[in-house]
Amino acid sequence: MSEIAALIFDVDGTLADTERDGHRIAFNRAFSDAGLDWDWSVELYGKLLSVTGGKERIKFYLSDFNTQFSAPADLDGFVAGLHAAKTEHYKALMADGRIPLRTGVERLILEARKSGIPMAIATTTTMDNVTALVSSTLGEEALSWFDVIGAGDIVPNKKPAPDIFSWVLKQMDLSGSQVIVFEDSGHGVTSAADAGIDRIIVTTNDYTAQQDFSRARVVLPNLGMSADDINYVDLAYLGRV
Ligand code: XBP
Ligand code: MG
Repeated sequence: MSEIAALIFDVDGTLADTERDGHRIAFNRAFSDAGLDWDWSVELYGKLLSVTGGKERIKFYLSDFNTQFSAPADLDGFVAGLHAAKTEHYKALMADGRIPLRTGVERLILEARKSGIPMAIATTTTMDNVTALVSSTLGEEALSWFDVIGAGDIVPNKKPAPDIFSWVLKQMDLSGSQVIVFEDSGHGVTSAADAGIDRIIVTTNDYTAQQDFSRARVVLPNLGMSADDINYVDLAYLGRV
C-alpha cells in the first residue's frame, strides 16, 4: 500500500455538480441584472467550460461567441463587476441548498477525517464560492476540515496550468507522489499531472465524460454509494490506487 499523506479535492464537478445548475444560472442572473440579453444555454455553457475561471469565461464568450457586443473601454472592470454580481447569485443559490454533494463524497470525507488524513482543496472558483458550497452541504465548521484551500486568483494561472496544485502542495510541504487528487475534468487532470501528481481519480459528469483522462489513474462515474458497488471508493481502495 502506498502512503497517503493527503487527499486534494477539486470543487466544481467533483464535490458537486455545480456547473449547469449553479454557476450557469448565476452567470445568467448577473447578465440579466446588468440589462444584458446574454443567455448561456446548457449547451453553450458546455463549450464555454473549455476556459476555466468565471472572469476568463466571460471574456472567452465575448471573443468567440458574441463578437458583435461593443465592450466598454474598461473591459477588465466591466467583467469584474459582472463576475462579482454572479458570485452573489451563486452564494444565494448555495444558501438555498439546491446543489447536493456528489455520490460518496461526504462518506469519503468523513472517513478521511476520522482516520486523520489531511485534506485540501484546489479549485479555480473563488473562495467565497467554496465557502458557500461546503457550508451549505457539510455545515459551517466543515471548512476547517481542509488544511489548505487553494482557490481562484490566488495563483496567476488557472487550470489547466499546474499552479493551483503546486501551490497547495507547497503549502502542505508535500510532493506530488504523496497525495491523491480527485478531479472531474480534463483540464483538472492536466493541472494535477503537470504539478507532479500521478494518483488522480476522476469522477466524470455530463459535461466532462468525453474528455481526455489518459493521465488519470482511475476514471469512475462517481465514488460509489455502498460497499457492494464496483466503483466504491474508500480509504482501503485508495491504498491500492
Ligand atoms: C471550475 C471553473 C470555475 C467555475 C466558475 O473549474 O471553471 O470557473 O465554473 O467559478 P475547476 P468562478 O473545477 O477545474 O476548478 O466564477 O468563481 O471563477
Ligand atoms: Mg472541476
